[in-house]
Amino acid sequence: MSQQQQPPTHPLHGFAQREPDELIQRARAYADELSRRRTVRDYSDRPVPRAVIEQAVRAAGSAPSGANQQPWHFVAIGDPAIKQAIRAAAEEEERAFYAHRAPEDWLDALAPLGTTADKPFLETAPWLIAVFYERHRIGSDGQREKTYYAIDSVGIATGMLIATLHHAGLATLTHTPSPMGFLTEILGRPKHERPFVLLVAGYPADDAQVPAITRRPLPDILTVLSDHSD
Ligand code: IYR
Repeated sequence: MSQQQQPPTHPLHGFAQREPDELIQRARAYADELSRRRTVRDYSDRPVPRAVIEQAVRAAGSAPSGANQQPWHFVAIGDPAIKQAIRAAAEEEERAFYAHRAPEDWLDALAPLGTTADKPFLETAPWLIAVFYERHRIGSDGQREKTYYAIDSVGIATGMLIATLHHAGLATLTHTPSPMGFLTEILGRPKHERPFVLLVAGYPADDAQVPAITRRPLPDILTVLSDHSD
């Protein structure tokens, strides 16, 4: 039987009650800002303070998660030697991917992005953030404990990380070399943590180019079922 007692609570602090017009205006402004985000592959080597990364990870760590288990760990890498090792390992996997691992239809789907096995940004950008999720936990008694919705949770946290870095004024790239096991080794993470994504963050290069892509229009991605039309 689960416990019958109510868990401890405290009042919801700091929630601003806003009028509907203000809700709309704020939502529009934030959507406009997030819509200006582009995935960037050409980076400047201009340094970025570590405090920016720390605050962005703090934002990510506030994400909702299954049973509030917060099944994530972030490794921020600014060390050139580690970035070099990551680039070498990632490019080795990518060469296999582009040469023979990827099926033809996958390569066709990637063609508009113009990606190749060369990943210079892994060394040029000032920060790489390796995001890990915990498939399970090792409890204080050394026993394995289950985590719930770990991948979903870390995905939400990563979205908030990207949004915060963008809001701060940095460009990002969600890089997913496959397989990513080398990150566990290079970064010395425990085996029960799995790499989720390698996020690249920095200023874009002055001459950065991005693919000419479009976003699906709202009516394509939204269905509203409402009893009123305002
Ligand atoms: N990991 C490879 C291939 C790649 C796959 C997807 I799905 C992308 O959206 C982009 C790239 C690479 O980084 O080149």
